[in-house]
Order: sequence, then structure tokens, then C-alpha cells
Amino acid sequence: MQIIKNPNKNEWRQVLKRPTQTVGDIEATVIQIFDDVSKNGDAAIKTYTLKFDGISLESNIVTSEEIQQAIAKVPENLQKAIKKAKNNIEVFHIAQKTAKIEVETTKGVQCWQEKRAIQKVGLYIPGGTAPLFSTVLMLAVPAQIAGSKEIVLCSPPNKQGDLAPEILFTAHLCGVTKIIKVGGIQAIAGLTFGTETIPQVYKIFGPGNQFVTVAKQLATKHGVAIDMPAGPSELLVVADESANASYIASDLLSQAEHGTDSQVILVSTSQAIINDVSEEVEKQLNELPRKAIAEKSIANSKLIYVENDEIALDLINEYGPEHFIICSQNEDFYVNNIANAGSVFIGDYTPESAGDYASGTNHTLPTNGFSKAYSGVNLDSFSKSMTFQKISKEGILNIGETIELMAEAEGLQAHKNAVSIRLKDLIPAKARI
Ligand code: HSO
Ligand code: ZN
Repeated sequence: MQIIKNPNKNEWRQVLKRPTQTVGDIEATVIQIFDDVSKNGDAAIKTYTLKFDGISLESNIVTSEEIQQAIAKVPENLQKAIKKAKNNIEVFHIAQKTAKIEVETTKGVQCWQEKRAIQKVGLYIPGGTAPLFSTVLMLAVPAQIAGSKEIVLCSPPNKQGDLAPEILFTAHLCGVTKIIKVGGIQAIAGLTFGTETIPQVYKIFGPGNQFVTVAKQLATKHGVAIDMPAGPSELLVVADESANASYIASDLLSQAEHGTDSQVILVSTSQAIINDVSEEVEKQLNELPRKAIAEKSIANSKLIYVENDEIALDLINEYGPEHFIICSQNEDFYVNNIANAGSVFIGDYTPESAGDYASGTNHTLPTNGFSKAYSGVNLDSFSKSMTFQKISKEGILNIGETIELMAEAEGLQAHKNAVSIRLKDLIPAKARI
């Protein structure tokens, strides 16, 4: 890992640069597949599943028999663990429900705001080197609590034409209404336009590779919302001399093993901790089954020494990490002043893995500096705020003239008329000047 001492403020951008993502010619491929799926539906989906996943499927809809077979394959202790995690995620997301907000802004003018579920949502779960069934929990649990009616899950089939049994078990447990074996750009195109088998949805959630990310962005141009622009996983730890170097190394490696483009950073006010963490990372890395992946992301990662907590905080806010771990005696300073982070983990006994799986918070979080403006997935991600109003005779008498004057000043006579016509019925002609 690269050690950087006291970088100057004008060097921060360079030091904190994320590994570059090459979007290159992806966009042309995505546009072409979207076009094909919009015109040819399932036939196009079949072609791309054969081309990219190497399998020709009779049907890509997961049947209830397949679900039952999958349930039988998931060991009982893992089923229990998934249920326990689900429970914690449920408790935390149910607590996010908000009450209807109702006010009388002027006598007789009643306004209120209520949340209504997004009726049709698509959840994308990547396949690849490690099928992350925990992401099914993070997306399907809030979707169900919010009250989404159609919860469609898409995930790419393996060479045998199957999905991981853990994905099917979790999807079934969380009330997913339809599971489809389709991945990549074609899955996002299917959810965007709808095909004979894939329902069209209003919002698409979930992580994915560069192809899926570009496809989700294109979906927005066709009127479908997305959770957030996704990018490789990242973690920043801030630590002082009181921290435990082996715990920190284990946390850094936990994110580094996600992908070769993951980025992990340690910011510390202690040179000794930096040296110890660097040694520990090397030691622990050698024992990891996914060493080849973690090694590459660790090579991109940094240990940064800074002189004090104020400089550390500024630098962290400039970076805006997806995950932020605080192992410092000044934890309150960081907790109270952190402005940009997806999710914050506090103290020696709060590994980031806890939030990835089971503590209750959501692990679908903004990366790539998007934590400066985006929230992670939460209950509100699956609903919209709608406003309502009811105006009585007294109410329109109270605000009618205000509306008339403003409409007139904007040159919108018809707007004014919609009020005047009512006022005329309510106020005798002689009372109107
Ligand atoms: N840390 C990932 C989520 C995850 N980790 C799933 C393990 N499984 C999000 O950045
Ligand atoms: Zn993780």
C-alpha cells in the first residue's frame, strides 16, 4: 500500500483519485441492445443471454419448483442467519416510516403530504464471482415495507442456467413477486421497456458492472428512475494511536476483496498505526481465498498520514467515502462533523461487514463521491411524496385575490379566471369592486 505523508491541500484531488473507470465504447453497445430489446422483446433477450451468459434457456422465469429445490439446498444455519439479518433490516426500515404531514396554511386551505409506494420496481442482483444474496435483502425488504406491488428481480444465470440457491431462497423470503434469469444490459433493457416475460418497471435498483451501470443511466432517458449511479466499493478508515491495527487491516481487506477496482484508504494521525496496518494487511492478505482480487485493489489503495483531526476531517469530506469507519478517541468530533459519507461505522467493534449483512442499515450506498449529494437506499427510495389539498369556500375567499393578482401579473388570464368564476358565485356582485 502506498504511504503518503502530509499531502498538501492542492494535492488532495490527485491523492484521493478513484481508479479510473473506462466507459469507452460501452455506450454504443448499450444503445444497440436497448433498441433490439425494445423492438424484439424476449427473442432479443434470448439472443443476448446466449451471447453473454453462454446459455440458451427454454424459459427464463423461475418456477415455484425451482424455488422449492433451492430452499432445500440452503443449509439450515444459513437460512437462520438470513432470517435474523432480515429481521434487523426490517426493524430499521420500518422505523423509517413517516407520518402524514397536514397543515392549514390559511383558514380553509388544507394541505397535506403523504408517501405512496412506487408500484413497480426492478431489483438487479449481479452474478459473477460471488453472488451477493445479501443485496436481495437490502432491496426487497424496503420494497415490501414501502408497499411496492410488483417486485421483479433479475439476475444472470450461470452456465447451467441456474441462479444461486441463496438468491432464490432470499427472494422468496422477502416477497419478490417475479424472478427472472436475465442479466447485464439486456436485463436493464427488459425492465425499461417490458417484454413478453419481463414486466416494465418504474424504478430500477441494484449494483452491477460497468455495462449495467451505463444501461441504468440509459434507462433514465426512457423515463425509468434508478436508485443511484453505482461504482466500485470503497472504504475509508480514520484511526489514531488508540486503534487496533489488525482490526483495521481486516476492514480494509473486507472491501478490497470485492473487486480489483475497489478502493480502501486509511487516514491516520499516527505514523505507528500506519506502519502497523501496512504490515498487517500484507500478513492477512496472504491467507485470503480472494487474494488475487484483493491484492490488485490494495495496490491502488493508500495510507495517508495527517497532522491532526481537523485536516483529516477536511480530507475525508473532500473524498466522500461510501463507507466510513471511525476508530479514534475523538470519535464524537468525526461523528458530529462528517458531512459526506454513505454510511458511518463507529468504534473498534463495528466492522463494515456488520452493515453489509446484518446490523439493519442498508448496504446499497453512494460511491465515487456521490455521497456528497446522494443518500443510500432507504425506505424513501421506494416511495414518492405526494401532496394533497382541499380548499373550502372560506379558503378560496381567503386566498382567491392573491391568486388572481399573481396570475394577472404572469399574463395568464385563464389561471385567473379559474378563481374569479368561483369568487363570483361566492361574493355578491356589489361587494366586488
Ligand atoms: N460492501 C458492499 C455490499 C456487500 N458486501 C454485499 C458483502 N456483500 C457494498 O459496497
Ligand atoms: Zn462488502
